[in-house]
Amino acid sequence: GLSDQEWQQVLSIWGKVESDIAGHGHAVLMRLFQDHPETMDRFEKFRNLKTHDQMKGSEDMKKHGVTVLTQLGKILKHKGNHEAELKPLAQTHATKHRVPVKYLEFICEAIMKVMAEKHSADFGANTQAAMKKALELFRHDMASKYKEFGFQG
Ligand code: HE5
Repeated sequence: GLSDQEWQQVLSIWGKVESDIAGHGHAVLMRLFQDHPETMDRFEKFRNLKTHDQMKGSEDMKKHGVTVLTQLGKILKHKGNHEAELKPLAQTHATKHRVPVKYLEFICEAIMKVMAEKHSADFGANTQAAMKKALELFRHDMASKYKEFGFQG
């Protein structure tokens, strides 16, 4: 798990994400689709978006970015005691959206990259390491819930 200090670093930098959750969310999805175009196949709504400009102008993508980061923020604020929030999320992602664990890793990488770009001054090595640990814990617990739902991911 993470120490109190590490959680403090995570939640402090998350406060900066929340100052523009739509901007961050949209940037995370743009980065995800740019680095891993195959992940777009999971999204019926986004499959029609072909160009960078179309993605940039997509209100649907912006809206979904808010949904994703809002949920992730709720989970982070539970500092690892996130069973109640994680379970329904794992259930939909395993049984309905069928999002492989690998894609969770990709989106976590995209989140790290966007945070580093937007907050270089406040996202030093220690904070980055703490954030990475928090996202690894999230992914690890999602993966074990996936197995409970019979999705090998
Ligand atoms: O499952 C839901 O609620 C529990 C529906 C809304 C939702 C989705 C849908 C939420 C709250 C999240 N995602 C949250 C979330 C946090 C982690 C970091 N997601 Zn989610 N997703 C939804 C992630 C990670 C993640 C990675 C990938 C590739 N997610 C996805 C994909 C994904 C898809 C395909 C959907 C349903 C389609 C949709 O709503 O498209 C607009």
